[in-house]
Amino acid sequence: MRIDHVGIACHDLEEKIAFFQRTFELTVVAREVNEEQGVKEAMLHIADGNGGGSYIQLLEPLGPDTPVGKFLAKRGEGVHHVAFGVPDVAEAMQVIGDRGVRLLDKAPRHGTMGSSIAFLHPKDVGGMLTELVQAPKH
Ligand code: V0V
Ligand code: CO
Repeated sequence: MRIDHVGIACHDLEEKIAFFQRTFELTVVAREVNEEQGVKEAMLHIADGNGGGSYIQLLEPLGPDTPVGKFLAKRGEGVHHVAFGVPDVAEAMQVIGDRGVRLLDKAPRHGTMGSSIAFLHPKDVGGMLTELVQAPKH
């Protein structure tokens, strides 16, 4: 397994992109609006590796009644989730679900850059909202 991305909740996506660019010299490789997840997001490249790259994902909510909108209201800006890269997200959901971790999705959903994603309940993973992500097949 590897870390695909760390998701960071923010109020102003453009302002945070500019901060990460000038401070860490990171490059934006994708921007997307994901209506289903209630976010406008950007992926900033960190490194390439076996099985896929690693990224910082900056997340601005599309509204207050979304996962990231509620998180910002409750906790303010900061780390929202950690995403593990897996070769097969449906298989990982089955295996991890069978180990007693609650799945927040019944089936994989559409994620950034053509990926397939699913979330695990933070209370079952030591307080960390966890995403499983499968890169698109080329
Ligand atoms: C909530 N909790 C968290 C948390 N959000 N703990 C750690 N990290 C987070 N991000 C805690 C919260 O403090 C509560 O604990 C408890 O979990 C239940 O939270 P809640 O406030 O009652 O419930 P909600 O309605 O805020 O829902 C929380 C969950 C929701 C995690 C169930 O946000 C969700 O379904 N998230 C999955 C989808 C998502 O996050 N999408 C946006 C990223 P206490 O206070 O009771 O102790 S989209 C993305 O990453 C994409 C598209 C991609 O990568 O491609
Ligand atoms: Co994510």
